Formats: sequence, structure tokens, C-alpha cells
Amino acid sequence: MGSTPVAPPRRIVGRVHEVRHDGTRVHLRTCPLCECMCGLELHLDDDDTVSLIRPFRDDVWSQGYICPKGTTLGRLHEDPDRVRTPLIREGDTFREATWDEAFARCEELIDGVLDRYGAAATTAFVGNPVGHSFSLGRYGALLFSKFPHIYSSGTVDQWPKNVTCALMYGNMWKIPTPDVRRTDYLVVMGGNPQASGGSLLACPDVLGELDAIKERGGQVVVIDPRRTGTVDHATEWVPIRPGTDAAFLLAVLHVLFADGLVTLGGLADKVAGFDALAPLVEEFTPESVDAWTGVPAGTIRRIAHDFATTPRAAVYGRIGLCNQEFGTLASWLVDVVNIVTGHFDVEGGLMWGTPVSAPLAWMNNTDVTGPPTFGRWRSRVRGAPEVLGQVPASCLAEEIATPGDGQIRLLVTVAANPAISVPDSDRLEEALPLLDCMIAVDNYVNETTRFAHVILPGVSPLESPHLDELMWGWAMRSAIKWSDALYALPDGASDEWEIEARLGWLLGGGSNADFDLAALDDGWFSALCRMYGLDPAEILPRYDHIGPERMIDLTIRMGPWGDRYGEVPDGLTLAKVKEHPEGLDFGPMVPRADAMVRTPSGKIELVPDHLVSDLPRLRTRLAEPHDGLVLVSRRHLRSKNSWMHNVKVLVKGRDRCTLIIHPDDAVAAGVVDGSRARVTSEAGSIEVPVEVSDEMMPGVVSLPHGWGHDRPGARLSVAREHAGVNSNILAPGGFVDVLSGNAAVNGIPVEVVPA
Ligand SMILES: Nc1nc2c(c(=O)[nH]1)N[C@H]1C(S)=C(S)[C@@H](COP(=O)(O)OP(=O)(O)OC[C@H]3O[C@@H](n4cnc5c(=O)[nH]c(N)nc54)[C@H](O)[C@@H]3O)O[C@H]1N2
Ligand SMILES: Nc1nc2c(c(=O)[nH]1)N[C@H]1C(S)=C(S)[C@@H](COP(=O)(O)OP(=O)(O)OC[C@H]3O[C@@H](n4cnc5c(=O)[nH]c(N)nc54)[C@H](O)[C@@H]3O)O[C@H]1N2
Ligand code: SF4
Ligand SMILES: [Mo]
Repeated sequence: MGSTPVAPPRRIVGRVHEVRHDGTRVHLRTCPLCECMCGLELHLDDDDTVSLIRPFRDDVWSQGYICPKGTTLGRLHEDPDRVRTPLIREGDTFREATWDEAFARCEELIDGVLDRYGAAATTAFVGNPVGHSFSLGRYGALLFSKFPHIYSSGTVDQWPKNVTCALMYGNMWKIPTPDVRRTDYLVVMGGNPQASGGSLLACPDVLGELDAIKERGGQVVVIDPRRTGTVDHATEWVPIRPGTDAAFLLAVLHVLFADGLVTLGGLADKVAGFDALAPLVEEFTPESVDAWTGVPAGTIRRIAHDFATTPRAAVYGRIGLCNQEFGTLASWLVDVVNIVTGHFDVEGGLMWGTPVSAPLAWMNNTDVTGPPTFGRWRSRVRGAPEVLGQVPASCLAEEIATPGDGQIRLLVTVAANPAISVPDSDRLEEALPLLDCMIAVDNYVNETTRFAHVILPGVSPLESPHLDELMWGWAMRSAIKWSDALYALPDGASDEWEIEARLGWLLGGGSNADFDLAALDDGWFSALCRMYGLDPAEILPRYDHIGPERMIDLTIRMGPWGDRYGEVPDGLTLAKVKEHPEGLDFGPMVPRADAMVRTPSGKIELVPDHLVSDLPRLRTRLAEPHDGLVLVSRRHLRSKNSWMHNVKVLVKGRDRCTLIIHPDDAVAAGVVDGSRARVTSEAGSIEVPVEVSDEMMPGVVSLPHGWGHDRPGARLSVAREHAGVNSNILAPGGFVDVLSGNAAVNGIPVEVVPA
């Protein structure tokens, strides 16, 4: 490893918001780390380092809310381990290179693979931070369209919800969210906002909202195998056996029909398939599922009644309902119970957000593209059917390691750490060194990128402008905030959208010599103009700059409050948004099914055949449940998946990578608090410290994901001191939610013994 300068260059390009009386300069920024999108004040020292990060109280959206991660953006920028110069592999190590050298090496490696094996041997893995970056997000298409197909963290996350939304509403990203600010009865299933900040639910202070529900006399019911920190803000905890939520919801529906509690409310004309529902749920009495789910029949009945009879109520399901064996059924039924009780597309129920800048992801609807079909192709080795263009992330390892036509030889990772984040991750670790070409766009030499031939540095969280896009689709209010980059990129560095554009060009057979960023960008921008019904020949001349900001301007201007290029005189433009560093707010969520639902029938498809086809599998499992211990995942407020464990203030203190186990199970397994256990599943075996606590329901143990930072060659000096162990070694790649191919990292049968 070559030497990296200890201090990164700090050339300030962002606007100063305020100079305090003591001379402190304050800049503003929205935190890019989670869906809370908190407004931050960055306080600058004389040497232009960030000395302090405080909540920005005047932010129209977050109004002073913040969490510990947000205070560390300066540390992430300064982290001496952060990759700031392109790195090229030399034997077992990396050498620092110029950008020209690095792109030349990329071209050489890409051409080598394309010449010998063709495009069929190439793929990419797209990670979570792409969803929080408009630069990576908007330009992803220029790169990812060059591969026959790609892999992503989406299939260890929300793929089941994407499947149900595509089928029910006509677009995989039109995900409804609970209106937590106006509801009086909220059921939280498989989500822990105390740790996550809320997911597919954008709201700055979710726990404060839960407290407020209680204060106005409402109820918050948390259904989770673990008594999480969220339960402290709830009125009731209902423990449930992992993977059984679909059965629970079927029983809720049974009660709703049996007891005459069903109504479509104002959506009667907007829903198709309603009549098919009652016969489906008939067999699922509460008594038929209580043993499997662990939820007493009386509790199921009570929740069904309270939910249906509270005028403003919502059921919300999140990752615990997706990353499980029946993820698509559970994700579907959550929406169904809201729809058939009149708690959908109304205040206090499940609603859609109205983003100020229309997300590109909402453009392709099935009324135009045709209804989604599944299994259009299968993965080469396992034969896994394609779902929404992807197969399970765990397939990647075997696609690299198994010889034959179509064997993967080239991988581009963009902001992803699959060697930790996907099931069977130890198999992926073994496979990555077999690649002829691996290019990583990332900020760290970590468990994944250590195998790359070239690492192209991503931007630090202070080097890029920021504006969230997708998240506002499920946000409590319509708001928009722009953040300037605080620091300029290092001289000669390529921004991430340029990297994506260039790699896409090279993968399409182009060369560095004839790479023309402006021409590519004009092409992509013109395509976007046409999607909005605009003539690019008229729009292009209005701009004197290229890049993501031009596109953001377009989507703001064509969005619900936009100026439509002059048609609406006082309408919004990016320039106007930039005049308001505190953000602009356009009010709470509003009913909008008419605009949102874009299925071929024009109606919400309540009972898609494809989803119903999975019920027999559920019946089989109901008849033959796993008994014995099962493993679930958890998050912690001070972590972000796998990549923030190199920030000292976030990892200090007690070991967080522990196996939490109920006291009875601990006795049965012969382990005690503070001892070490060996945990074994069908996929693998790990050793981990034990934490005995009745916060787990009996029969279920919990481990966090994102740890295991002891790998040779990874350059994470702080994380290495707090390495922990990678829980995904225990996750069997073949254990998936069948309809979506999404990983079932919850509900994994395991055995626990003393280490
Ligand atoms: N067992 C288990 N496994 C899980 C989960 C679970 O609950 N349990 N959760 C799953 C979920 S929901 C997700 S989303 C995945 C996450 O899976 P991944 O997306 O693969 O993992 P992250 O840990 O988020 O890694 C992000 C990577 O991006 C890099 N990075 C950070 N910021 C930037 C940036 O601005 N630019 C660039 N170029 N790179 C950047 C980091 O260095 C890191 O390498 O994990 C999944 N895995
Ligand atoms: N601090 C922090 N914030 C994050 C992240 C992070 O790593 N750290 N990651 C971000 C990402 S990528 C995502 S996707 C979101 C996820 O956000 P959340 O969905 O809120 O995720 P978790 O906090 O993991 O909570 C999942 C809960 O599901 C429960 N669970 C597990 N299996 C089952 C089951 O079968 N049924 C039920 N009912 N419950 C079950 C678990 O016990 C856990 O309490 O968080 C985001 N925010
Ligand atoms: S809750 Fe924390 S991580 Fe999430 S946006 Fe706010 S400060 Fe950032
Ligand atoms: Mo995620």
C-alpha cells in the first residue's frame, strides 16, 4: 500500500451560511446517511476542518433532529484510511495512481474480458449508498445498462416490496408508507426505527412521533421477535416467530371478513380483485396460526378489531417482513389489510409521498410497459428465476466460481460491500479473487474492495452536493433541500457520475481516447427531456453546464411545483431551491391514488395471481414449522450496515457484535452472559460473545450484520480493532423468499453451543 496524505485537501466551495460572533463559520448540509435526512450545521475551524456538527434547528424538515452518526461526517472526510487516490493492484498490494493511469488500466482490463468472453461475462453489484446519492443514482443507468444484468443489495432488502408494488400499483418504487404524524393506531412489523431511523418511511424523529401517538391517546403495537428500543415508545410488544408474519396477517384478514369489519372506503372504484380475497383467507383462523406465529388467537382478534375500528390507523412492515422466507406474501398482506379497512390513501393510513423533484424511478409504469413478468431468464448455475431483472445476490459467488459459458469474469462494485452484506458471504470472498477484472468505486479498501484490480475513490460525504430523491417518495411531507459540496474534489479527481459514465463507455466498447463526457451527458439529458414530453433541442440551449444539477433542475421544473420552463411563472427551479438552505416545505402527504396507480387496469390489483400462487408453500410450512432456535438480524443506531465501523466515536464502548439469546435458551445451550458461543447453521459456523436477555422471545437469537473486519488486506485500522464477526456466514444462499428471490436472513435455523 502506498502512502496516503494524512490530511485531505480542504478547498471550500460551499456557501457560508453564517459567521458567528467568535468568527466560527457555519455551513449547512443534509446528512446523507439515512432516510431521516437531517439538516446539519457544520462548524469550521481556522484550518477549514469541521470542528463540530450540530443539528440545524431551522431546517424545515428535520427541525433540529439528529443522531450520533450525523455528527461524524467530518471524521469520515478526514479518515486517513479513506481512499482519496485511485489505487491499482500490484501483486498483493495496491499502488497509488493518477486518474489517467487508473482509467487506462480499467480500459485494458475491460477490453481483455470483452475480447475474450464478451459482455455475458460482465456484471456489477450496486450497494446501498447509491440510493442516497443523486450523482450515483442518476448516472447509474449509463453504467448498469451495459451489463446483461446486475446484482444489488436490493435482494437483501426491499425486493419483496418492489414486487408487490409493481403488481399492485404499477411501479416497483411506488411504496406507500404510514402517515405516522396523523395516525392514532400504528402497527410496526419487522422494523426498528429506534436503530434504523425508519426505512421506506422518511420522517426525522420517528420515536418522537410514536410518543406523540401515545400522547394523543393512540396505540403503537410493535410486532417483532425482539423487544427492541422502539418498544420503549410503544403501547404493546407482540413477540412473533420469524417468518410467520404472512400467516398472522392472513388471520387478521380472516377476522376482518368474519366480523364484518371490511370496507374499501373511498377506494371502492379504484380496487380490482376484492371478491377473490375472502375465500382465500377463510381457512386462516387465528386458531390455525397461533401455534406457529406464537401470537395468541385472542391477540390477533383484538388487534384486527382495534385496527379496523380506529378511524386513523396504519399497519407498517419493513425489513423483518422482507428479509424472510415469506417476504413477498407478508409485504403484500400489509398493504391489503390497510386497503380493506379503509386505511389506505387517507390521512393517518398508508399513503404515498409527493416528491418535489419527481424520482426517475417513478417514470416506467406497467400501464405502459405491460404487467411485470417473472422468470424471463434464469441464473446459469442455480437456475434462479429473474425477478424485476435481478436474481438473488447470493448467486454471484457461484456465477464467478463455476466454469462454463457465461462465467462472470468482470465485476464492477459501486458503493457495495457484498463480501459482508450478502448470504454465503464467505463463498463470495473465495470467488472474488478469481475475477479477471474487478473495479470498485468505493471510499475504502474493505472486505470486498481488497480484491479489486482498480479502486476508484468515491466522494467523501462533504465533497459532493446533496439532494435526496427516492426517499421523498415515502416522506411524511413534501419538502426539498439542496446542500452545496463543502469541499472541492481533489485536483484532477473524477466525480462519481463521471466515473459511472466513463466505465459505462468503456464497457460499451469505447476507449478513453474517444470518451466525450459532454456528449454522453447531453444524450442522457435529452432522453430525459423526451420522457417528460419536452423537445431537447429547445431545452438544451437553456443550460451552460452539464451534469447532475442540470437533470435535477429538469425534474424539479417538471415536478408538481415546477415552473415547467416558464409555463408556471412563479414555479420552482433548482436555482430557487438553492436560495433556501433551510429547505422548502409544501405540506403533508395527500391522497393521490388516482395519480399514483398506473397498472394496466388503472386499478389497485388487490389479489394478483402471482402472489396467491405462493400460498401453498406457506400452508406447507405451517404444517411443518422449523422448531429449534432461529436467527434474526438487528441494527444499531451507531452503525450503518458494514461501513461506518472505522469511526472511533461510533465503535467505542461495549462490544455490539453479540449474540442476544433468551435466558431459557441460554440455559438449554449451556452458554452464559459474557461467554462465547459457537453458532452453526446449514451454511457455516462462527464464534461470537453471548448477551443473555429476555428482550428476545424464546427460540429466537439475534446478531447484527455488517461486522467481520479482520480480513487480511482490508485497510480499516479502527474497524479492525472492533472486528466482530460476519453474521452472513450463517446465511444460506438458497434460503430465499421464493417470489422475489430476496434473501431470508431472518429465521435461519441455527444451533448454539459453548465455544
Ligand atoms: N444478515 C443481514 N444482512 C444484511 C442485512 C440484514 O439486515 N441482515 N441488511 C441488508 C441491507 S438492507 C442492505 S441495504 C445491505 C447493504 O449492503 P451493501 O450496500 O453491500 O453494504 P454497505 O455496508 O452499505 O456498504 C456500502 C459500501 O459503500 C461504500 N460507500 C459509502 N459511501 C459511499 C459513497 O458515497 N460513494 C461510494 N462510491 N462508496 C461509498 C462503503 O465504503 C461500503 O463499501 O446489507 C444487507 N445485508
Ligand atoms: N443506524 C442504522 N440505520 C440504518 C441502517 C443501519 O445499518 N444502521 N441501515 C439502513 C438500511 S440499509 C435499511 S434497509 C434500514 C432497515 O430498517 P429497519 O427495517 O427498521 O431495520 P432493523 O432495525 O434491522 O429492524 C428490523 C426488525 O425486524 C425484526 N425481525 C426480524 N425478523 C422478523 C420477522 O420475521 N418478523 C418480524 N415481525 N420482525 C422480524 C428484527 O428483530 C428487527 O427488530 O435501516 C437503515 N438505517
Ligand atoms: S438520523 Fe442520523 S444518520 Fe440519519 S440522517 Fe439524521 S443524523 Fe444522519
Ligand atoms: Mo437496506
